[in-house]
Amino acid sequence: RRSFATQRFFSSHSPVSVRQTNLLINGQFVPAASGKTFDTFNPATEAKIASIAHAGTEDVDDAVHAARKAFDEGPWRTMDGSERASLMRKFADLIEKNKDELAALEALDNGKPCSVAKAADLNLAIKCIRYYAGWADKITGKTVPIDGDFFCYTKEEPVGVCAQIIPWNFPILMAAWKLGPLLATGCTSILKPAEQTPLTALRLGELIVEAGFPKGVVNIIPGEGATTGRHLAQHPGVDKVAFTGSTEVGFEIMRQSHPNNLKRVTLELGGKSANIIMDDADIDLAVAQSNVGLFFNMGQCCIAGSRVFVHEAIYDEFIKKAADRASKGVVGDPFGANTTQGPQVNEEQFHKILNYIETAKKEGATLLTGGKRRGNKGWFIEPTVFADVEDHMTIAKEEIFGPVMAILKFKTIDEVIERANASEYGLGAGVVTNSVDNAMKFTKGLRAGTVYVNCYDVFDAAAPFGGFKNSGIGRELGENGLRPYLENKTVIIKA
Ligand code: TXE
Repeated sequence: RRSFATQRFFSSHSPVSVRQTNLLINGQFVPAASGKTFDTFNPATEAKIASIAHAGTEDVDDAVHAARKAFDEGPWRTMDGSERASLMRKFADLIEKNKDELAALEALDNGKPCSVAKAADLNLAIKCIRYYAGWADKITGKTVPIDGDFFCYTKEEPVGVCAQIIPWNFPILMAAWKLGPLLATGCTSILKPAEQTPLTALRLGELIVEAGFPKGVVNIIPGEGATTGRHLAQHPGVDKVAFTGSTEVGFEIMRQSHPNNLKRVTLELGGKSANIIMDDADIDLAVAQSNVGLFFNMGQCCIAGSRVFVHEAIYDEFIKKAADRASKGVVGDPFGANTTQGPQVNEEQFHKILNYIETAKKEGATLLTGGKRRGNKGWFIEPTVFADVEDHMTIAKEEIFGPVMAILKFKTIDEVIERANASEYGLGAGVVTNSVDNAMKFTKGLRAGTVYVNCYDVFDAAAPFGGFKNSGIGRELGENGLRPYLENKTVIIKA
């Protein structure tokens, strides 16, 4: 296959140019073997940005083969941890050097405000790679005192070739969460970005090559989920699948990922996180915290605090202030200096959210603000707040993944803990309270992977992240995030 020269797409309206549209396989950027492409669109204007090579089964096979070879034949797996760390640091430095461009590409493809992409997504991604670079030469085993004249110790070895399938809500950050622990442990990757947002992953691929990683260590193959993703997740050459996305596809991957080999599977899926506001809370803090918890990233967060439970004693005051605050969100051009909310990622998500809004109205929730499309071009939705939501209503049960806050009323702590836990999900939870006793009761009682007290959406590369129940399997970030990429080996030597 011949390697295509980098294509450049310039548009008079585009604040950034797209440098790379081909697949990264075995250290080379190549078009799809079939020549097939798919288009990626700007959700703020609905205009096409670029045509991207669509990885077909042959490309997936090639990428798995490259990752297999890079893992099995080295030099990657046998490279000193300190050397892997220094490559990772170079990679992080390159992301930092190209931060403005990457943030602009992210805003263009995903619709999130460029300033947010830069301050949040890019900074967290850089820190994540640096954090895991720190681990690369610090992954240790144990000596184990066993019976008899034996010396027993354990080693931690890389699990192997990993399929890493990521979503569109935080494209670059999800790539970093996947690549950080993978590179630190000496595994190899076939990364499949979401078809809605392939641009920053491909640009990261260029930086991977520039940093000097051995070829085949990271392969990047955009394509659709049902074809490219499915073939990759089921591939017999893959040792582990790491997936972030919908619960539905997570279940499918769990069922179908090992037709012929026992793949390790980690999943980071949906949520319906409860955010609980106590009557002793600082009400302005509670309004601000719940606003961030729901509206950050246009509501497209797996951990979004999408069920806001408010104590009856402060309910009336809270709903008024929450609606007022939401209505002040600045919706518009992702490149606008003051924009806080861009468009939803695509037409499908846009309609899904508007349908939830209609269903909420029909089921009797009270619309306090928003509820409609904003403008007539681009997938913008007004910040929306519903009060008087009840547990049985659709918007209290299903993941909306949009700027729609659902507020519910409660009376007692025991009651609200039970209602918060009565969900198939268990990704996150929040509580706002000025009482240490209450905070302790909630942190013990809530069945969720992360519990925030008097804050929300705080992420750090060192703090494990993942879900209870149907929100996932395994953890990302922190030391826990290394585990899924490691196999334990026990060595016993006759002494
Ligand atoms: O997700 P998909 P979609 C939720 C959110 C959203 C809903 C649907 O509620 O409204 O999911 O979004 C790949 N085998 N989340 O349809 O399809 C796909 O190409 C292998 C929550 O966009 O799960 C993409 O790369 N891979 C979530 C990735 O899976 C498959 C973030 C996620 O897409 C596949 C995104 C298959 N059969 C959406 N089908 C979160 N946890 O943060 C799809 N893919």
